[in-house]
Amino acid sequence: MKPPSTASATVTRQQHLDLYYFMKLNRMLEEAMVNLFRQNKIVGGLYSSLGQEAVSVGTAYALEKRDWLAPMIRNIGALLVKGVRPRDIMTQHMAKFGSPTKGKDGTSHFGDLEKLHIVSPISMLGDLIPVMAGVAMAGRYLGQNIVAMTWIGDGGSSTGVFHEGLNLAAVQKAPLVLVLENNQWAYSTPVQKQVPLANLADRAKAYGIGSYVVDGNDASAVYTTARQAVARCRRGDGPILIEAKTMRMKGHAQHDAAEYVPREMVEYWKARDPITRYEKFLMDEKLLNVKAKAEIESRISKQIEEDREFAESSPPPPPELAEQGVYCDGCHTIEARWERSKKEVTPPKSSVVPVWHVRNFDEAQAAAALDLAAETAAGNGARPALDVTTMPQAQTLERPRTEKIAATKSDRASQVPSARANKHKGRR
Ligand SMILES: Cc1ncc(C[n+]2csc(CCOP(=O)(O)OP(=O)(O)O)c2C)c(N)n1
Ligand SMILES: [Mg+2]
Repeated sequence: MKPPSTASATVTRQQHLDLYYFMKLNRMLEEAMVNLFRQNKIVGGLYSSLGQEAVSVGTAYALEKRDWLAPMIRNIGALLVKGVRPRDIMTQHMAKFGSPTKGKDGTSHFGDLEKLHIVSPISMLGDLIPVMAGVAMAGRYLGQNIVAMTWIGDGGSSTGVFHEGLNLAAVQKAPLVLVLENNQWAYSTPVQKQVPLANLADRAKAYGIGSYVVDGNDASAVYTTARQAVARCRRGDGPILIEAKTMRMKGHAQHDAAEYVPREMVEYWKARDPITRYEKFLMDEKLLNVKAKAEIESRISKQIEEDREFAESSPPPPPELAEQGVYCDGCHTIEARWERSKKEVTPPKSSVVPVWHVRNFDEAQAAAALDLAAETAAGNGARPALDVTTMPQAQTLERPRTEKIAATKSDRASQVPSARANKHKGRR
């Protein structure tokens, strides 16, 4: 195993310690969030960047305050480096009122366009690339000399929009650093089964842009590579693709035990854990000692504990918030149309669990089931005939209460639970 890069001549002691601090913060925060998830306090999916901390931290650390980034699911480390507080990440995942999205999202879809220059993640893999190419171009038109950075997985690099976005950035010479986080897996697909290349960075050649391949588990190598890429972008060389080779040490998300990953592969990468390796390097170089390490750990623990307390005791959003900020942030007045009086359908008069109303959902579902039954009866379908009457219907949850009131058009609206069911946890 190679030791971490000894580019220490160009990395100051403080920078080394910052990189170490943010990687530890990244890991310890995610550990705290796993506990919250297991206590059922996290509303949406939770993705782990265990073993990939050096990629997020090392690349984002190369950016300046004026620069912009857009994280993907495993880039909590980049958010922390850019200045997002652990409490904001916790309240966001717990869908609390005080979270960056005021409780309207329970995963990582938040940004900060005003102060921190963070564009919210987009779940459709690859879509952030043209968006961030646009941010980079806008910065140039405004004379800001900024660099934009975003991340993509090995799987995401096979989407059409990856190629379209990179081509656009290349032809426009947009100052965009694209970090291709090759963690060997896209869900359960190993990288060799989806790309016939040893280095995904070779894709840069097709667009005539610069690229690097870096050991993604070596924080100072990642940082010095990203720093060089950022400098080249800033001086007008156009976009750069960095492939960071690393390993996804957990499943795709919390629900995935990743039994398809060979044990030897996990062991191989475990022995190259970026934090353990960096710690050893810092100690060998006398940049860190046991006492300083314990101090950093206790500072982080204290901060995470305070932020966890804060997040857990924060209130959920009030129901009225649902009608605000959906399409705009105050330029239009959007009012909910209550088909029944609000008092009647909210506590204490009613104990009904809040639900989304999907107009004509039940008719559509029943019609689809009838079609299927007819198709099966005609011998066209291989599936067994369905008994429409016993088909589980989402509206049975609330049906007794709904039937008591006078029939209006909206009563035909079926009701679907608003919270994501457990089986959806962790999927996107
Ligand atoms: C365009 C698109 N296709 C499929 C998905 C579903 N999906 C979400 S994450 C994921 C796997 C991504 O793998 P990779 O890009 O390697 O990132 P990693 O999870 O390894 O960080 C898939 C298939 C999606 N979000 N967007
Ligand atoms: Mg991957």
